[in-house]
Amino acid sequence: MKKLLLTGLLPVAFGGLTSHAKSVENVKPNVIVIMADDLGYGDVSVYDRGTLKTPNMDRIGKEGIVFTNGYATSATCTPSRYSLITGEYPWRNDRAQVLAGDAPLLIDPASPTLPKMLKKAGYQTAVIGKWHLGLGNGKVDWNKHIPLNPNDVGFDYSYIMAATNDRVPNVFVQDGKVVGLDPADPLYVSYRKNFEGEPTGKEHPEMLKMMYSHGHNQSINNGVSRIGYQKGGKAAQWIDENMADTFLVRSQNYIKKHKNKPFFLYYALHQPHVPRVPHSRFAGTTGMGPRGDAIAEADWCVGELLKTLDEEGLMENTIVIFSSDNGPVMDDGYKDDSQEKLGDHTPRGLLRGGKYSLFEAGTRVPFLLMWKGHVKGGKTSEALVCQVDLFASLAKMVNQELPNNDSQDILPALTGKSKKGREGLIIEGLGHRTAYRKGDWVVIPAYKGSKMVSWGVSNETGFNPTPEIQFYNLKKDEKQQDNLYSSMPEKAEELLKEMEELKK
Ligand code: NG6
Ligand code: CA
Repeated sequence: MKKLLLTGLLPVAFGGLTSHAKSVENVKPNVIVIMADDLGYGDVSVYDRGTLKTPNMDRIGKEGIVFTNGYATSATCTPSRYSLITGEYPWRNDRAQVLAGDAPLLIDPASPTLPKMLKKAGYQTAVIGKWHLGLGNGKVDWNKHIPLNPNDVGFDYSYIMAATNDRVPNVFVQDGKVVGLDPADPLYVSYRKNFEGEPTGKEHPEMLKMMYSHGHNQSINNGVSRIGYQKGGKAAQWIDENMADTFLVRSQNYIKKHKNKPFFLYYALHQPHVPRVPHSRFAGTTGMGPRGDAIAEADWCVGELLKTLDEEGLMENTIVIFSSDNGPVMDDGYKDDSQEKLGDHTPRGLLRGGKYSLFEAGTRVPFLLMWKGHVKGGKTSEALVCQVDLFASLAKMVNQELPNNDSQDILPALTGKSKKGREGLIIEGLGHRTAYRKGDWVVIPAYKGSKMVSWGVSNETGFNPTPEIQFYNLKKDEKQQDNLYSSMPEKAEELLKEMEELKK
């Protein structure tokens, strides 16, 4: 008991490492979750699929484990991040769908969360980067302290953009307060109508440095029109080119300042989500247009963060997890040549689908984990692992009560001690449509509804509802080309039933 108490209070030291891997239970290493935004399974070169090079992301996989069956719970951002933080499937909460920038806080402050659990275990907690889980109570006054922010669901420190880089408000919010606001120029936000006299992309395309393709033609900031309207707060509005540095420097400072006690840092990158406006140091460097350049910038950020851990001597006492909130998309609202300049790069890897889709590339994402001295590097794991499981798995690691939700303790798989992860996983496409993966099988129910071409998402990448059930064997048919439903309907129906049971 005494020993237990002590580990709760003191940072665990890992001196004198031997080749013998150490126990991964009842220890308190720092935990850093780096979450990219819309980065595909094939965008990270350690997966050996595309042609873009991501040496720094690769380092995490090479010195740690490359998971080839790592998933987000959903093919869009808000629901997928909801699962990461709460350990709950997103379709259990009706509101857990792509949120507007002025949407209220999605997570109930009374509910258990991953950062709260880690706090109980003695951790300091922070989120830096993209939030997109709502703020306030639905009537936010952006000029005052915003109650109901990340600090109310378990983060001691938060430095965030409210929603996405293509949505208003285009400001950063630190611990519930808009950063750099000039009181003489108050900020107003609306998703219903424009403020008088404020230019929009639709009416003033000549003001734009990047043209929209669908939607995204409302308020203009930094030569880019967005979703939603904003007025004022000019001094606080971000410059997209600097966003990467802003989040990186704050993350590095956080690490340096909090290294003497265990910390949990959720570093939520904004790349390569639209609008893709990387810093001039990266613009034009990949030949793949803004999407490729934004990934190069994100990769550099990852490298700089790892360098900080090296320099501060924290590598052996820090778990680094790298993943993406959902699969890739090319044109997601701006004419940025992402498709045209792709060359033979394959953001989706060899998988079918993409962002929004119930096919594999929607939710199967890059998933890398390193923990020097504790997790044997250079491994590839086929275990079925999901971001929703970090809650229970880390709870197990830090000796906290396991949550009573959808999160499963798969710590042995995550740390390479076991080849077995989850048995099954319910994945979600747009609009809370679900499919069920179990072992090598995946079943997609028959769905009615409209195609997604109107979103600019092509037939091939988007998910088109089909009147028939789809049933694939991912081991034999990774690309999901051969629908086996008609040849083995009983097996497919059995899994469908199982999914419905699990959803109850
Ligand atoms: C969609 C936007 C898309 C993107 C997405 C959220 C349109 C037509 N499309 O509504 O551009 O912002 O929401 O992306 O407006 S996510 O990664 O945060 O889920
Ligand atoms: Ca996303």
